[in-house]
Amino acid sequence: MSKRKLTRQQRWRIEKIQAERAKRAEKRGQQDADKLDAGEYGAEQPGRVIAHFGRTLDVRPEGDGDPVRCHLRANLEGLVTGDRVIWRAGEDGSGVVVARGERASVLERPDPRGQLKPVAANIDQILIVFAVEPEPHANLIDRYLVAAEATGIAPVLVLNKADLLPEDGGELGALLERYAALGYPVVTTTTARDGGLDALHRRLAGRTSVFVGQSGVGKSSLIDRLLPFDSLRIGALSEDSRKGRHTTTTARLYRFAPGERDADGAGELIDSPGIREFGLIHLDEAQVAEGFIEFREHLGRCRFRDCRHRKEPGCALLAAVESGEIHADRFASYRRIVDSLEES
Ligand SMILES: Nc1nc2c(ncn2[C@@H]2O[C@H](COP(=O)(O)OP(=O)(O)OP(=O)(O)O)[C@@H](O)[C@H]2O)c(=O)[nH]1
Ligand SMILES: [Mg+2]
Ligand SMILES: [Zn+2]
Repeated sequence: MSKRKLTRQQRWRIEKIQAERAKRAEKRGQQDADKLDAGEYGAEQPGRVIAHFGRTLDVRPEGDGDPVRCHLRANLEGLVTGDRVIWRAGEDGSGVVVARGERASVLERPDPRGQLKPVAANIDQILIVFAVEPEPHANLIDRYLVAAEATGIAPVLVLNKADLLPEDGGELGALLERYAALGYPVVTTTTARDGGLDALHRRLAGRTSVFVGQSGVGKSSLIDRLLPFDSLRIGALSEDSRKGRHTTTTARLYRFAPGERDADGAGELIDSPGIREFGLIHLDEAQVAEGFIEFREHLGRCRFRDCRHRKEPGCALLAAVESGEIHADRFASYRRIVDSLEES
C-alpha cells in the first residue's frame, strides 16, 4: 500500500491550519495562566475524569458533587477517562485541569497512525464483551487478552445475548468453555431477560471495570441494566437514527452504589466505544507469546533459544499444539497477531 501523496498546496493548507490551531491553544493557555495568576480560579482540588471530548473533560469532584466541564491547561496532554486529576473551579461553573495524578494502571492501544493512546486509566478489570451477534472474531478476544496480560489488568470474558444462543450453547458456548479451561473468568449474560446479571454484578463490585469489545455486542445495554437510575446515564448514549440504535462515541465512567442490585459494595464501570481492530504493534513477539497464558509453561523449552515457533525442529510450542495441549485455534491466532506485527 502506498502512502497518499499530498500536493504542495494541500500540504501548505494543512500546515497553515495546524499553525492556527497551535496559536489558538497558546493564546488560551496564556489566558488561563493569567486567570490562574489573578486568582480567578478556586483552590486546587482532586477529581476524576469521567468523560473526555478532545480538550474538554467532565471531571467529578472527589467525594460527591456534580461533574464539572473542564478544559485542560495548555501543557497537559493525553488525559483519559478514569484519570485522577487536580482541577480548579472557575467563576462560570466550568473549570480547568491543572495536573494529572499518577496512574495505577492504563489500558492503551495504538491509533491508526501507530501512536499509543490511552483508552482508560486506573482500572482493575477489563470486561471483554462478545455476543452471538455480531459474530465474534476469536482473534479480537485474543488480542484483548494479550493486551490485558501485558498490562497486568485482570480480564473477564462476557458472552452477551445468550437469549440468541442455541440450547446446547453451540460453537460460542464451546469457545467460552475453552477460555474458562484456561483459567479466565467467564460470564454468560442477556439483557433481554435477567440472565447472568447478578453474576456479572458480583464480578464488578468493589472494582473499576472497563467494558470493551466490538460495536453492537451490548456493552452499553449491560451497563444500562446494571445502573437502574436513569440520571446516571444522561448524555451517555448518542442517537444514531440512521441505524436506529445507540452507538457509544466516547468512554464514560459510571459509579454504582452498594445495594442497587445487592449489598456487595460499590463499583465503577467504564463504557467504551466499540472497535473492530485492536492493534498490538506496541508489543514484540515475545510479549505476544507471553500473552497466551497456556504457552508460558512451554516457552524457553524450544531447542533453539531464538526459536520463532514456525518450522524449527524441537519447537516446544509446536509439539504442544501437536499433542493437543495448546489448541490449534489459539496457536493460529497467535500467528496472526505476530504476522500483523511484521506487516506494520
Ligand atoms: N437479543 C439481544 N439483544 C441485545 C442484548 N443486549 C443488547 N442487545 C441489543 O444489541 C444492540 C446493540 O447494543 P449496544 O448496547 O448499543 O451495544 P454496544 O456494545 O454498546 O455498541 P457500541 O456502543 O457501538 O460499541 C441493541 O439493539 C441492543 O438492544 C441481549 O442480551 N440480547
Ligand atoms: Mg455502546
Ligand atoms: Zn519454538
